[in-house]
Amino acid sequence: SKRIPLVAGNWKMNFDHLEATYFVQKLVWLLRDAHFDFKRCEVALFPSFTSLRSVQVLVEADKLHVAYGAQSVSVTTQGAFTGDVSADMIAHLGCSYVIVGHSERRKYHPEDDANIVDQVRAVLAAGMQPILCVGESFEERRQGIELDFAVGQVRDVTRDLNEEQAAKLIVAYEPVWAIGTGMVATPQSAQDAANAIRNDLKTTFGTKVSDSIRILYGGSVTSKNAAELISQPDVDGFLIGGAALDVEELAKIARLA
Ligand code: G2H
Repeated sequence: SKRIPLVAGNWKMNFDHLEATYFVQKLVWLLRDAHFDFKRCEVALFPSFTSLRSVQVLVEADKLHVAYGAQSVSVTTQGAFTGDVSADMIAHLGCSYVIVGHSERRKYHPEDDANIVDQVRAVLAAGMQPILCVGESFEERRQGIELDFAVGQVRDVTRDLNEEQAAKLIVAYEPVWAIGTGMVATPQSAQDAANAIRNDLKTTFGTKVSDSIRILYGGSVTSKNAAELISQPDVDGFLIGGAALDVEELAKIARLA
């Protein structure tokens, strides 16, 4: 791949701040032990909001080459929005990324396409990079419209972005039927989706932008299937859920990427 791979661990609603910092330390020990090249592959973790400050303190104090970010963000900048967290608050914790539009957010919260576009804008305005999650459900795959569906979801967001904003985007192709099910997409279908998304980005923004955008695969990634997935030319890394809760497993995947 022409792009630096990104191995992103989405912890979802797991680990308190003590468990989170212990995990980060252990991950770095394991990777250093294995002479992992932190410049060749980027590792990023997505703890709960409650752990971000602890992770920041640890990463800054020990100068760890680990990036981190939040799992969602408010679309508003401040005010009477009980329970919400703004993009600036997240950025001020040293976050590089925010996951936007994960299928679990789309399912359990009122996050529709318009809201997701606004989240992307909020993340960009705060100087961070959104990891935009897209992907078809089993029904769209059964109908054979999975590529159009995923491309359409990306387009819904990029429609209103300029070239400079689009260049900051990271896309995670996560077929909903593969999330947490153990049913991983075949390397070929991950490649097909990543390629269709990249081609569409090329049409809108040109080759320079489309060649620089990282497209991740997510959905039941493990150390057993990671090598074959990352060998696909348009797959630039992973968004990992279940396997990112096991530090040895995550270190293994990072070494394969
Ligand atoms: C997809 C993925 C991480 P898992 O949600 O975002 O989770 O690897 O458990 O399928």
